[in-house]
Amino acid sequence: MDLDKNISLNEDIHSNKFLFNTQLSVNETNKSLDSSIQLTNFFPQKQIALLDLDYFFAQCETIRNPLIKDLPVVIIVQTIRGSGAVATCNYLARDLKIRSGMVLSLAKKLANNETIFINADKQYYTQISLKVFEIIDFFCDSVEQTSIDEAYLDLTNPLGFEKAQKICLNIKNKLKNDLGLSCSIGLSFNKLLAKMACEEKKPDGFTIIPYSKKDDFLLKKNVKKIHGVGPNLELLLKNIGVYKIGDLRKIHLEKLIELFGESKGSMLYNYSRGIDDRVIIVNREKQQISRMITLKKDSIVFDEIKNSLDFLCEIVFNESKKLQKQFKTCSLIVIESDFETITRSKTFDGKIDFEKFKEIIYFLLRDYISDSTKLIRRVGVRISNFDEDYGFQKKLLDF
Ligand code: DGT
Ligand code: CA
Repeated sequence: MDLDKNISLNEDIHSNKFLFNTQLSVNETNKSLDSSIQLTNFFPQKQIALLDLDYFFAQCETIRNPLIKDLPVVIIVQTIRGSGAVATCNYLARDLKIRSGMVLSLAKKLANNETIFINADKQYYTQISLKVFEIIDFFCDSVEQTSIDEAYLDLTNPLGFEKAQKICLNIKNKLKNDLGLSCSIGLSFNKLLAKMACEEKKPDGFTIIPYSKKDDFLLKKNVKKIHGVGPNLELLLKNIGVYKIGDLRKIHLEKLIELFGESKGSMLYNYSRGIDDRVIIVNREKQQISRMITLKKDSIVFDEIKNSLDFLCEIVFNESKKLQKQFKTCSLIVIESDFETITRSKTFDGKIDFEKFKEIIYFLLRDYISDSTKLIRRVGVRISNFDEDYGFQKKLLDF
């Protein structure tokens, strides 16, 4: 099975007319406050996911040596002082109270005699991370990678949460089936809640918080669950009787600003209400560009499919120009009426112009038709194997 990227995400993504289903929240206690803060509620709802690989370095070790799967696994890094520290450990080791950042001598004391200690192999983890992001990039165009194993995905689409949920599940399954890796995903309408959702259930979690559920989710949570509330701020909040997010919400904006300054005060005010306007900052270089479309009716006749292919070729080629990408590999993706996915590719050296690109795609379709009897339901076009490296992607170990 190849990947099936559900294309309408890309086609209609900027069409706001579908997106104005925002529910408004009116704040009872702070009606007089700065209107710019309240205005955030009028923006169209987004679908934002946070994907985080579980116990990443330890999982990488487990996939190269499945024999350690059911044992506590601890990954060690050398500190500047020459002693060892725990980079991460799997959940069996966490059951023994071993934690990231712990000095090795303490981790060894807590370990049982089954515990495996492994020196970190960052090059290998980087290779695995590249494969992970290839899969994520296939399903989502708007990805902000925040670490070697974590990324925000903007999955905003006209069909809403259900569609975004399907894409998350597709990514989750693909990571599991192709790489043997589990991840946790939080899906919500902004970064703040996506992150909190992701942390709600780990490992292998998938938590969804739609706008209508945000208050149920937030109000009873401890303030330390808010992104940006560390132990010091938590203590300061406790000192004024604020333990839960619900308590925080009762405090006026002016008071929060007086206590914590403009920036932190507004942040606490907004975040306690689930308001977060931070956008996804795309920082990944694309490994491929693809688009798919469902045919008006299932077909195996070239002339009935050609128009759809022309349309896709134009979109994909224009995108490659926009991103200044020279590609070497052209692929045709076919989803048959029984949902089986077939991919046919051709690779060329040298520049491929638009006419040549279309010719290649036509050739691949004719070739497919010549030895298939099944009807085609969806077709896709993909380009990959890019020539130029404009290098706006951070190196993974720079995170
Ligand atoms: P999780 O997400 O709680 O299931 O566990 P991890 O291990 O994936 O933790 P995460 O996402 O915070 O970090 C991703 C990887 O980054 C982790 O597998 C190892 C590495 N890492 C995390 N914290 C440290 C650290 O303090 N030092 C070093 N050298 N590496 C770290
Ligand atoms: Ca992780």
